[in-house]
Amino acid sequence: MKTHHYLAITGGVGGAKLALGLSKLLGGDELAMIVNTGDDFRHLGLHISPDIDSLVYALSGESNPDTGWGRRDESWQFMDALAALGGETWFSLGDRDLAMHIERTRRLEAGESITRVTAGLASALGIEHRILPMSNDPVHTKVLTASGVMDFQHYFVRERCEPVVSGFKFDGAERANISPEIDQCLNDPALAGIILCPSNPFVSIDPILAVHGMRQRLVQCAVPVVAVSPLVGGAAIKGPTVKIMRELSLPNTASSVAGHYRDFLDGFVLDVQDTALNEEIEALGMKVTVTQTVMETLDDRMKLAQVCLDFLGQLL
Ligand code: FO1
Repeated sequence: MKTHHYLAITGGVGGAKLALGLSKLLGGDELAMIVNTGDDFRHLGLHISPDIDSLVYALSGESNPDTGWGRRDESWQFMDALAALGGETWFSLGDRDLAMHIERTRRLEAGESITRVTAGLASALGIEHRILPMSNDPVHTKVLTASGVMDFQHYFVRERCEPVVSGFKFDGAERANISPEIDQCLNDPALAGIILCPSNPFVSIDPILAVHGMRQRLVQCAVPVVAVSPLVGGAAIKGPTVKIMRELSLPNTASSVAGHYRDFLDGFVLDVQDTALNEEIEALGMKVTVTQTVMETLDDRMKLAQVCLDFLGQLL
């Protein structure tokens, strides 16, 4: 019989750090992770799921420590050969990483759901926790820019997040269903809390919340929901969060992020550098706990994970 069961909601690199910390504290049947698939795209004939792979590699100890995406100890023979043929090389696929995309594409084209495929690939890498794509239906994050609508990876990688954004849309989200596996987790009587990991709110968390019915499930959730701030002192650890907030005329503060989720949040985990924001975030109708949220080491990841679990316990 499960004691408690927790759900983490995460995008790629930043959120995966906390997910790894949680995975070290909780057993395979005590933690499931809902992961963003809005970044998924078809490239070179392959179905690529960047945030699923950042999470899978992080949990299996395979992730490239420098980039946060792709695999460690990588080689680039394929990319070199592709370049020599005049192929598209703006999106780097390492030789070992390539196996993941080829095997995922093969299994999807054989008719398996992305949830089943992810479970198979994750267990092949020794992961015992459940990694649950946000939906088995396709959702594509699109970036609204002055020069038109862009595919997410074109914005994020090819254009290096340089275009000025005016908004995002998540094509297919209103038709996408919460997967049966996620539905089962949300209905699990052993569920004791939900943790929004410190991923980019606009391009990593919002696509998940946009899946038909998902945000409503969190609003109605009987157990506490907490979020870890993706900003520290008004800056993101990595990625375009602050640039996006500026372009959307949103204050680049933790309070602004807390406000973005306020309709379903019970608690907010704030970094020690932002202690001064404590009251204004509590005024949004949620509890606040202050701790170090910057994760450099595995110990940092586990300490932050423990703070989140303790916080959920206080809010139950
Ligand atoms: N990000 C980059 O900035 N450049 C790349 O060439 C790149 C390749 C890549 C390959 C596989 C993969 O799973 C992720 C990859 N990413 C790359 C990261 C990816 O674009 C981002 O992790 C997410 O889409 C946003 O979190």
